[in-house]
Amino acid sequence: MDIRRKSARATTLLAALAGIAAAALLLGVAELAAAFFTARATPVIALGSTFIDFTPGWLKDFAIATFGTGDKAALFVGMGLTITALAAVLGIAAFHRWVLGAVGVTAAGLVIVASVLSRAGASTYDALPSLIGTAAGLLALRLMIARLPAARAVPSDPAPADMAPAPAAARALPGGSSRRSFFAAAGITTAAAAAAAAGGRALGSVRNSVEAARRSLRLPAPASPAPVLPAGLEAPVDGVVPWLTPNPDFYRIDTALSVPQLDVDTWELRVHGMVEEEFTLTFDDLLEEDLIERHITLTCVSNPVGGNLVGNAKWLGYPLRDLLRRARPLRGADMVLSTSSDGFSASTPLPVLQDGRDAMLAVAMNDEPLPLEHGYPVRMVVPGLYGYVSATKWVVDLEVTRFADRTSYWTDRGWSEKGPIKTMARVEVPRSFGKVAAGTVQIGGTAWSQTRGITRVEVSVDDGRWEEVTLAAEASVDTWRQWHHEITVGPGSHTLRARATDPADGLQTDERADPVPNGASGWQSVQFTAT
Ligand SMILES: Nc1nc2c(c(=O)[nH]1)N[C@H]1C(S)=C(S)[C@@H](COP(=O)(O)O)O[C@H]1N2
Ligand SMILES: [Mo]
Repeated sequence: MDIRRKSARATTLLAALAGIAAAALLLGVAELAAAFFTARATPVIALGSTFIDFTPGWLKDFAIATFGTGDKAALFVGMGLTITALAAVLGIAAFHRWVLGAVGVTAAGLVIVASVLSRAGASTYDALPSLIGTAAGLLALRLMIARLPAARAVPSDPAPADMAPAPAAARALPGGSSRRSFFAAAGITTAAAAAAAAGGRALGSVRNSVEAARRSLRLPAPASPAPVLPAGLEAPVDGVVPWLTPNPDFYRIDTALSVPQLDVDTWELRVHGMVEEEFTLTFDDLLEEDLIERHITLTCVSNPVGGNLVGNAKWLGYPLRDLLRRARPLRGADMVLSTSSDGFSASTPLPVLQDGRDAMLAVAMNDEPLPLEHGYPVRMVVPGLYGYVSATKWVVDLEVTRFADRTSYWTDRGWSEKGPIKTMARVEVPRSFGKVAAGTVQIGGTAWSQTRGITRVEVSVDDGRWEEVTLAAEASVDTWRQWHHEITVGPGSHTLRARATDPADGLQTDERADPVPNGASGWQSVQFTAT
């Protein structure tokens, strides 16, 4: 009996250790994934903020009074102890009943996800690292627990057999469990946790140094500043998205698993191919050119009707028409293939880059150097074309060539060679499946038709007559334009449709098309309920 009890106690201790090792792996993997995938909130830092939020005031005061400037260190020690205790409990819980442990670990993972997402400027991408870490932690815990002797084989007290925990078969390995195999699993987990944490730190410090370089970068004033914005750009309706999209809210689309970390001191752009003059630009060369500053609305070809893969920013950059004037394309060239440091490429029609529109090699977005995720230090921005054929981020190579000779990342995957942005009206208020008070309802949204402009937006309620709405001021034909209107609806469920007109192509088509191969089309239809 005594020996059995001792061995049961030892096994419980091992289960606690398994919990702690699994927690370490969870956090280590989450940190590594965060350094890899996103440039924002690392899970441990975000968790630290949440921890502060939930620390009672008196304890915070005590910590500051006692530890002074060491209060941050005290925070992490306190957090470490709390996590260790919780992990030990979860390890023991998992040993007795796997579901209990699994639910506990998952809940802990979701707390980390919530911490990360509650940070200013977080995007849904930022949830990924914590989720991956949680999966790794769960898997490791499962593997370690499976190597412990089954709880039933070593009852800690003479409990009736039917009160014994989960069947041994669920945990024991074929051939019986072995302590050596447990220690191997726990050792591997701990080593992996340490390696992941170290890797995360190393990657993170590269990121921090690039981020620091980005922050201290001074950009020149534009030779041609953005035109002064007219008053009345925003529709006076609550819930319409801001006319200028703040950088942290700007949609992000790319194939980069890891955000490229480029150094302005070594960045170079090679300009070559069917040109009379090939050359290479350094970042300093680029900044010495006459830069233009323009508001331009970007749109992703994958944006569904009514979707939000569209954003409007102020860009500062070197006009591509000037670059091409210097390179002097040869007769027969009809395309510029731009390639990023990570191998993405886009094929842009050469005439588009020479027709006078403000296509540029952008270095700034809304008065700051490009955020890392948006192409730091240099990206392309071309008014009027979907991003996949024009907006190459982290650009390092421009080849003047022919569509007949070269293809690009998405055209290789079945998307169209040409990608002009389709005219689109979007309803933002009321929200899809939203609720409003019956009576008069203020509605509003945005419409875009880059390089052509928006001249009319109409709406129809419950398939009634099309009514023309009020357009907000227009900054330029390259930016989206807000609209608003007042409708009257009785209680019940309603349908609101919207459509835009541009001066070149006329009324936007009502023909429904999927994003593949060259952009979604059709009139948006929003269901809402009035009560
Ligand atoms: N290097 C690189 N640049 C890229 C992409 C990419 O996958 N890799 N995606 C393009 C696509 S499809 C779009 S819509 C825009 C999105 O730019 P954003 O992430 O700054 O909004 O970037 C374009 N530039
Ligand atoms: Mo895109």
